[in-house]
Amino acid sequence: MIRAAIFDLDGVIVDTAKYHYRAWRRLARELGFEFTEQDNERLKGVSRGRSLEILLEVGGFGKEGAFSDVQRQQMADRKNGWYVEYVSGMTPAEILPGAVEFLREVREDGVRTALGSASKNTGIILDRLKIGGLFDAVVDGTMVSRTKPDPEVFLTCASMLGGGILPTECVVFEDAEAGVRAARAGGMHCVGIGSSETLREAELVVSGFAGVSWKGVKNQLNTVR
Ligand code: B16
Ligand code: MG
Repeated sequence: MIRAAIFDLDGVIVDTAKYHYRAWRRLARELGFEFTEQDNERLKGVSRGRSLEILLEVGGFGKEGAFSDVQRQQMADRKNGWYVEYVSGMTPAEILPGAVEFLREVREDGVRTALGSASKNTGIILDRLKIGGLFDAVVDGTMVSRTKPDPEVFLTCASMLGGGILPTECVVFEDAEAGVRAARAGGMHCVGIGSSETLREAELVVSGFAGVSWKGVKNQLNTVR
């Protein structure tokens, strides 16, 4: 039986990837190189620090010692400043189609809901979208020490929901490969949001929540189990 549904934020509830991309590209341009949308795919679900490492590798600054730790921290802070500026202008209209309806259906079915995101900006985004009340627990990048594909964020969600919910009683909704792997590593069910080509380890993949019902998802999870 599924007792908890855990949702990733970026790419599942809202498309913040475009704002992350805009801010990382701005940093790359300052450093004198182009960071493409395709390069940006590698940053989805990945922590801020690791994202910077990947960006610097793409720009040919991958070698140890290319920048000091202090310089790297300053770059990450600059990127985050721009990102926060962009997301501060967001409105509930940017919630991905069908997400709110889906969350409501899950809750009406007596299933607990949690948000499990790698982002340290989760609080600002939830405030802007005005959907904090749809989650019984929120775990973000400020509360865990190990990032996806480690399952820590999702296991913390399950324990914060209380009631002794087991990982096998949770389903995670994720758009990133690292997130799908985290869910599976934690022994949870996982529904991929995106394409089945990239999210191979998910039990079920849907392109988004539009037209998707919780009842339908639940039935399909029962058949693949
Ligand atoms: P921040 P999620 C992740 O959020 C994003 O997918 C990823 O691109 C980003 O680098 C990461 O959060 C950290 O975000 O810089 O705001 O702390 O998909 O786990 O909700
Ligand atoms: Mg995501």
